[in-house]
Amino acid sequence: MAVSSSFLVTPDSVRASFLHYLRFQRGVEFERSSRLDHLTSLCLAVRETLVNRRLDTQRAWRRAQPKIVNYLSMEYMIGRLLRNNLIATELFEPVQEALGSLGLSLDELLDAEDDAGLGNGGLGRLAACFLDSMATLDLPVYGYGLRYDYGIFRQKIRDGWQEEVPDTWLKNGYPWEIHRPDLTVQVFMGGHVDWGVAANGEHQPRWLPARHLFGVPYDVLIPGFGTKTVIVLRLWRAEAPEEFDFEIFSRGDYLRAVEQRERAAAITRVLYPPDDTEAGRELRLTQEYFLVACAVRDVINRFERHRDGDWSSFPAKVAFQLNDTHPALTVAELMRFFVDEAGLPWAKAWEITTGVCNYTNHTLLPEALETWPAEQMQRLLPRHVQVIHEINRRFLDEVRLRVPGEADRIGRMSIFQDNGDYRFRMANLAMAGSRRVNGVARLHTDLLRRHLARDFAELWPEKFVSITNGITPRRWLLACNPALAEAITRRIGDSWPRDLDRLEQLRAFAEDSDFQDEVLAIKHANKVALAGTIRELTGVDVDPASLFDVQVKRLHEYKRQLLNALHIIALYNRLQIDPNAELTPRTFIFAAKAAPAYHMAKRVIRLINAIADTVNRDPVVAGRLKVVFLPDYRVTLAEKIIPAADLSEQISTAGLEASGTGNMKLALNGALTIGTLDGANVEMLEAIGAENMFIFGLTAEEVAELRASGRYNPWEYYEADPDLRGALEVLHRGALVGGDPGVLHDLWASLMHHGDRYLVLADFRPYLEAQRRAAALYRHRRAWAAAVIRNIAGMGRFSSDRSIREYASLVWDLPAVPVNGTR
Ligand code: B0W
Repeated sequence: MAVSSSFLVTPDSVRASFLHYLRFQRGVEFERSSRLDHLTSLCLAVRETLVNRRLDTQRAWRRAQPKIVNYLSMEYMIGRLLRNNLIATELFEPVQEALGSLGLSLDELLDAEDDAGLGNGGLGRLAACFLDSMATLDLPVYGYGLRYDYGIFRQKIRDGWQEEVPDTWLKNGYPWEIHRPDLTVQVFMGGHVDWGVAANGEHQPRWLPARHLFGVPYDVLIPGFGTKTVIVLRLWRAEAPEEFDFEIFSRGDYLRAVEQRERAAAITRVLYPPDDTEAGRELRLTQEYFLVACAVRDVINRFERHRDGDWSSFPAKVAFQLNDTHPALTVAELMRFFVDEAGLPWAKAWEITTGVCNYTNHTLLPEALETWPAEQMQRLLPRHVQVIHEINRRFLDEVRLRVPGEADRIGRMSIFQDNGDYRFRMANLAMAGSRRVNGVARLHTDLLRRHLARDFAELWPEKFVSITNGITPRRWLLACNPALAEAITRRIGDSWPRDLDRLEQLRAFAEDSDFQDEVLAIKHANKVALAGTIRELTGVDVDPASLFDVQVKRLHEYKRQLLNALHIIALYNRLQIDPNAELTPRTFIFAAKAAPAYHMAKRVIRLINAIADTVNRDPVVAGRLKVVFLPDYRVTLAEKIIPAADLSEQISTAGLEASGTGNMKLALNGALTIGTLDGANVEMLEAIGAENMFIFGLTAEEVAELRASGRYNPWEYYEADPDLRGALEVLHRGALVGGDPGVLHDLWASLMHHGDRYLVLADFRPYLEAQRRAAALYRHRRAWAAAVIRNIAGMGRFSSDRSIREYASLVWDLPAVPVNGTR
């Protein structure tokens, strides 16, 4: 029975609902309530519409019985949700009015929400953009992830160094989640495998796990934009089973009972940074399996509710998308389930598994490719180890049949790496077990086909597809840059947030001086706002008329924040020598977290802060150079920086950045890109035009050749280029850090003594030339504005809606399910 089918949300009804939660959820009187009371009550009031729409969505899915895609990711960087949810539910104005009538400010509440930072960087933010697009396109999808008690660490800067502080995002409760203990699943780990005897007399393996625990789901509702579809992001939390505690407890061993609970809960305690110690890796593998086991069990439970036991229809009704190899154990878990629990023959189980799994590769960096030591796998998942051995044996037999006598190829394609230290290669497991494998930009997919996946792509070319990443224009333009969004809507109508290709129509306004003036004025206003944030966060005053040169992203050597830093030192040196040199005034803006164990990355942060201290205090460069490092880069800070950027730094060593997505966000908000021909920059260049970007440096091919030749010698560049030498000398002498060369010595050594792995020196001069072009164009306000407009006009292709449509057709074969609802 459907509850009230017509339901109008008005300022009065919002107000009533808000006051209801304030009283009965928070237990306070309005007169004595706090901002947290207000925020929580407001989120719960808005959540009502999400719940209503979710129930309508479920009804539509029950009727259509569609195939359902299950997106598995260890990371979701969803940031704040209130503003997005208000826009998607069209409640912005009623809520504003309701709060106004109570004397409350919506802006203040919007700003009080904590980020849900359940991710590290681009991979996690991509998953969040994809959820937004999947809901917007009415696709029947579940997102699966982990509910970490602590998300990505909060970054503080102390004496120029990064300091990590735990992220207590759940401390005040999380109003967006719905606890679903009714959907709890069991997860087993450890122990050993016994050989029993089946009914037919055959030997049958029986896993006797040593540990059993619970996965308890918490659902976050994700609304589509301009549609009634609401999808679920289901986040799992690990818990110890009650009866265990109780048994130990009743024996009087209270401490051990508590320990058990703690040990289970530890599994979802904290999000891992991308690199870490061996000790940490143990828990990481447990996390990965925990996600896989919970998600697979949940999917199977759902399937069984509708069609018990008819496993041959599974591929018609189910697909999995593995976000990198982190959930690659899905392949083994499905096989274990089908063979051991459902009793299917191996070949049938394999046919189904390889019909439902798909894998997205996000990186080719060797240090980011997951391999797990055999003994660690054996300890945690003894039965899965057997299953993977059997997968590998049969898989390699098939390869041998197709290409006989190629021992090397067999060695490369094996799921096991055996060079003294025996390891499981998760990428090979994922590639062997998937129907489709995709890279995240065209160049990246080409390199994937030619290197990591070469043997696989030669034998199964149809398996490999390229799907270039995208970003959601709802969060990354409509919500974060409302003035620009409005100016665009006035020119081309309001359909672009759901149909970003429409931006192409802006090209006709590139030379329109009214539009140019408006775009420049909006950018200026955004820069004034960011200048306020910068003052708050760092105490530094910056000039909104200066060129805002922005590099915001994770700190990694391949992303080359160091190249940017050397350019700043070179400019600074030039002004020391010639204080009257012509220079376009610039503000360099950095924000980046370094993995806590990443020694070199942390030193780059130290360097940038040292440069900032020196430059910002020097009267010689005042009014021309400023440098700021904004602490705690996260979605919410990105939403403030990106609309205010003039120049977008996308300067990775070519071939190493799989796609990048910050590049897209910045261009969509009217920043011009200075970048290498790497990742999605290549496709942005095609869409935007070379005249409207500043492309420089070695190509991926040239990088590969130079590295392979063994002839790259950073000293040659050092000798040949006085600007470069001058910049490097500053590092060498420790001039910026109180004359202590020790602090920055490792940076110098990485370039000059350890081969400059990321070719910073090789690209230095071309980078400076590109920077000169950027600075020159910035002085021609009209020409700059025209280029800005052409950048925005070219960004239609980079909507995550386009990416998701490609997944739906090339990978999932997934039709939309429209939802009719009145709410
Ligand atoms: C993220 C986390 C981990 C880990 O925790 O071990 C390992 C690797 C990654 C990762 N992130 N690998 N690639 C990425 C980034 O993914 C985005 C989205 O596709 C790309 O835009 C970036 O180019 C890529 O570096």
